Amino acid sequence: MSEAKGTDATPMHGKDRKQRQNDDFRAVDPAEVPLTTDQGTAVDHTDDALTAGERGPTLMEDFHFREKLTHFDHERIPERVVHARGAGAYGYFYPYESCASFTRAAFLQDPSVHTPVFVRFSTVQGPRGSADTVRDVRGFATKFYTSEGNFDLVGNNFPVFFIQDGIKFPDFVHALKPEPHNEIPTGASAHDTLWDFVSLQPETLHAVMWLMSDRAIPRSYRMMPGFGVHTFRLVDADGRGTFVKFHWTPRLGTHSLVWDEAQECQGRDPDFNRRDLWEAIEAGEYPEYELGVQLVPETDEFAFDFDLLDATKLIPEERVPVRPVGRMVLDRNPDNFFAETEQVAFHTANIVPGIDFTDDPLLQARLFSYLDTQLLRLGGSNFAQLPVNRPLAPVSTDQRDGFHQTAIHRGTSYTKNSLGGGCPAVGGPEGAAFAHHATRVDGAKVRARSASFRDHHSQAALFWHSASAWEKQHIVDAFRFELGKVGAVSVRERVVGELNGVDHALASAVATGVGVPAPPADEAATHKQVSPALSLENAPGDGSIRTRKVAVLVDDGVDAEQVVSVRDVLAAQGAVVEALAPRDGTIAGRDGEPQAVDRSLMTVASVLYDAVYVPGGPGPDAPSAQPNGAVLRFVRDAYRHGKPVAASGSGVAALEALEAPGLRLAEGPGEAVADHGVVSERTEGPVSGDFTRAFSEALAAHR
Ligand code: HDE
Repeated sequence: MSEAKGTDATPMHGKDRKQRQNDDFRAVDPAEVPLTTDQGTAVDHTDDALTAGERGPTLMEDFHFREKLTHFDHERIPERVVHARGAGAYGYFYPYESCASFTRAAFLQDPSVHTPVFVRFSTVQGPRGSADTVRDVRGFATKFYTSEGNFDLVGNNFPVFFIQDGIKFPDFVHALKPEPHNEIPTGASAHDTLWDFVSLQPETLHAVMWLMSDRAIPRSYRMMPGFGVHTFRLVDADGRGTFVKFHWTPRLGTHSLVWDEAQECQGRDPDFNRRDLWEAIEAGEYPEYELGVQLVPETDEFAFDFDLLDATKLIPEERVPVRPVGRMVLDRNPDNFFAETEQVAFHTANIVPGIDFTDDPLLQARLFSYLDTQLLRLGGSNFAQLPVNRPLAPVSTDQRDGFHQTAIHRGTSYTKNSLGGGCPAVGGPEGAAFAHHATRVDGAKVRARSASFRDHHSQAALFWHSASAWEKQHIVDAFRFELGKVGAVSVRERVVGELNGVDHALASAVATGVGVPAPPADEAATHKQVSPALSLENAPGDGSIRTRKVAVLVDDGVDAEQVVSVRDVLAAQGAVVEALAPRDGTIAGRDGEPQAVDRSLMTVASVLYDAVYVPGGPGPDAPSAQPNGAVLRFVRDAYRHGKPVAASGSGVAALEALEAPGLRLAEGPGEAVADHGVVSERTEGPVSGDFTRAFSEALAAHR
């Protein structure tokens, strides 16, 4: 971010305060210290165990062998019970201006103060080794290492959740996870138990609509929003509270895959999203997100037709606009996946003065669950001492001992004490300590859901009616896919029945696809409100083509001038252009000059690119002039998935082979034709400016 000021974060592997702190914990450079045991004794040999005779038994005495094997045997820790698969990065955050009018949080006061962050993105259902591009919610968890302690904003890429009360979380996750008898399916929600749960628990419907939309298959973690989901509370220096919903908006816009592509990606590159994040950061293309807040005065707590404490509801942006307050830039990949991304421990209760909770029963459950889960996952109560979890703010507690204690505490560990000089004192420097917002509560102890939580259909309908025609079609297709995999017909029928309460047309379209009778229209389902902000069509981002991946399909005899003319223009706009050929190394251009190949076609596939370009090649009579099967498949897949496809010179033959009815292609020389993202020109030598402009515009439009 060029407009970012401040001194504490430098680009590309800079040493902000968090990295300087991490430096104290980095292992020695193995180039400087030869192999040792855990005790620091140099090892002479690590390829053969110590045996009695060359073919004899292994000796107990071989301390190096035993230590090596024992450590290996203990390498694994339990994976996260949900959100097991993830990818993380460091970065920094700064506010645009002081937010003192609604919060006293120190990291939201001064634009020149950069607060280091660690972010972990994740899928929810699948295990650590599952594929990235599954249909699922994505986690978006941010740890701010603020001067007042760590603040964790543990969000998702949907603004709403599936259940209202945390006591239902184990039920929901048991239904969502692979079925207990055969552990099928991995990383997927298309199975009986999940839909059985959905059909009986209609509060899931709104989040399920998001799950069936393209929001659940993001193109990239860099092109995905984040939401705090719950209503939180901000508190200013005078103790005045304001309700808040947190939003992260990606600078590159919100973009998704299409389902067929997402499924193929699972095989072609199961690390698709993880790799994309890693490579962008390595290339200096730092992902950026704007933090926004929807602020609601406490006096308006009951001004909505839903309950602010109900996590299955969002506040429409047209009703309460999202106010931009700051920017986050991710500019450093971790050094070690396990140490950092796996051991990072988020907790919704990691909060700082100026931010507070509400009585949302889902949030309240999380305030318990995250600490509890880390105790098991990270093997004890000292996980906050792990480098990635360590606050930058000084830590001074009376907590002592336990597994993996790395601090050497001195003095007493109880309050009050006189022998330790009364230290540590309570309260911190004047006014700095966290003080819980004093909210008035009264009521009887009950197990009951508030009546204000009972409407489960109107916002599911809001989402549906706000979708564009193609988004609606994708939602219907997704329901048909998912329910089509459900064996129990009664479950299919119940889900369709619930959808009927959202919209009759939706329910009928799904019913037809999954072979169950369409229910009669539900007279009560009259929701017709629309929130344009909910459509993907209205989240274009900055409109640039930065980091979009363009495949250029080349072979011997290629018109290299054409390739250069396209590559130069797109690369200058930040796109990543790769030449793919039937073999790696070089190919011979039309003039006989060797042309570098970036990747062999065998190692990639159309689904790994955002667009494809087929340049011209040899004269039309040469044997290599006809596009081969691999090229045709590549182009056809890109076209089928709605991606921009361009061809020039004899390369246009690959577009003709699409045999797409009504598709307009350039007919004579000298004319660039763009039709539904398909760009063609029958030139020889460098392509025209019109051609590259049309291709770039199609790329910027995403699909
Ligand atoms: Fe989580 N969730 N969650 N969750 N969640 C976990 O904590 C839980 C919920 C979210 O990258 C676990 O450290 C309960 C909502 C993210 O490390 C666990 C409830 C939202 C991550 C847990 C919820 C989330 C988790 C598993 C209902 C979006 C990954 C491992 C009351 C606002 C964080 C862990 C990371 C992880 C419990 C609901 C987001 C078990 C009980 C709502 C992004 O503690």
